[in-house]
Amino acid sequence: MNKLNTGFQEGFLWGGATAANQIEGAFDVDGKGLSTSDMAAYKDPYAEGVVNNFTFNVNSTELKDYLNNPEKYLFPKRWGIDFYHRYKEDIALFAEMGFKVFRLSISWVRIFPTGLEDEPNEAGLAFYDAVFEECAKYGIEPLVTISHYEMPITLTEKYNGWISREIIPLFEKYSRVLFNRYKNKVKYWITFNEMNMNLNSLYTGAGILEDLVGDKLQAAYQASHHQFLASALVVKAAKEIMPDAKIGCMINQIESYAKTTKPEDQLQALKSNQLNMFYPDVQVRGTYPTYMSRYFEDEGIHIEIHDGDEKILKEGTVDFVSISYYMSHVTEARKDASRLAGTFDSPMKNEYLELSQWDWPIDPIGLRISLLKLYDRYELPLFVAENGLGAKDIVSETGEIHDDYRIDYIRKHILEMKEAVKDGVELMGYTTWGCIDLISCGTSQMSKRYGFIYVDQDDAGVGSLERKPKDSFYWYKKVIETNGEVL
Ligand code: BGP
Repeated sequence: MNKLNTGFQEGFLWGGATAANQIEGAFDVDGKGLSTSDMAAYKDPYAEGVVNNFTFNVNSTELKDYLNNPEKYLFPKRWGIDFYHRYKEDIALFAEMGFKVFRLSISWVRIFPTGLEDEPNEAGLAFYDAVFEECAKYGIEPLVTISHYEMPITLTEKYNGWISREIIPLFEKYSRVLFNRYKNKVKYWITFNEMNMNLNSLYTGAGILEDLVGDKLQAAYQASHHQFLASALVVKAAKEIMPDAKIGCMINQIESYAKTTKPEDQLQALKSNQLNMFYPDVQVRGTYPTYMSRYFEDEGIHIEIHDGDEKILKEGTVDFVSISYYMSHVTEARKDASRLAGTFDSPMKNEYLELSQWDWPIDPIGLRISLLKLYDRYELPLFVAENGLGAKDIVSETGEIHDDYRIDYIRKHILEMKEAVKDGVELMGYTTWGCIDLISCGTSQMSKRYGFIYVDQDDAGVGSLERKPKDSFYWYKKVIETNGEVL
């Protein structure tokens, strides 16, 4: 019998997560090219017709206007929180909390400004060298996402992003440069951020201008096939160059609950959850699951698979499975349910759950359900690479930020993670999303704050950028000090 886990193991990787395009700023500094995320203009997330308050789609007309008249638009991700110049101060604050790991992404366009160059941009490589050296000073392990919702805009203009196979060798070239450069500094890697989100946003997930493709679901799965191949090739390259490194895949894990006990609703919930599991299935098992053949057939989706693709997938399976976890959903049997993506198919209100200020259902037990399900399915180490509460924080007269609501949210999710560990799940680590306030991915807002550290900047980019620990900073420091015992 396996020994009983009583809590988080020694060496549990406590830390926080960020993404280059949401923190770095310096969008046109030191040879950096323009990335897709630089072209996500600020749109009122509650304006007419904006779905899921995700405003990160861009069409070809918008792109042309953004490129020709950038001064007409606000591009919050272009200024981020100026991590590019303040990384030493920020990493020192993470170290003060006791971080064991810091999740960040590398901006592809700092390394290959258009993605097409033969030689990498040395200034870009040097920046990340400096960041990793700063982490090493404090014994903080980097967890690097190779592509976190961004790619060179040139590859969108030339190939319309991941809909084209031509991107695969360009991504492998980029990744090999990273592995050769950072093999002695970075042990933990994730290939793509939340790969299942292609289903919700072709532009952010796959650099695709959706008005240039036909059926969006067809495009999402064809792009995912190319990303599966790229991920597998990169995992294989990593093993050649960094034999001891650990490479993971990642999805936005949203558990779908059946709206009623009607068997039809249960069946739909199972199918919605399969559409999420499809992504780690391919990257863990190295093959397409049989249930997707029926789904593709029913939905009229035809994936173009070349000879040799299956061998590539088989030879590039991952070492761990990582997830972002924010919420669960409710689904029911209805004619169009399967047509909708498995991740945001129907965020129906769950009468038993509270909502965040951005209407995200808060469901800590859903995290335990997700971890149990994933571990039962793969029996591979798991990593919670994102979890956090976006909220409108207020600075008191005396300059404090009493974010007890964030402490409550994170405490409840850590408690459920601990229960999952006691259930036998092998959990590598936990990086809360937005360990420092940053630009929102979906709404491009600064006011949707996640951090343990407040950053003085508003949605229009106005502010001193001063960093200020919130109450949750000191609380999380204690959690880490006691390895999750004192909550
Ligand atoms: C995930 C992204 C992160 C982060 C998070 C919170 O999907 O991987 O980049 O942004 O969502 O979302 P938002 O910033 O829209 O609140």
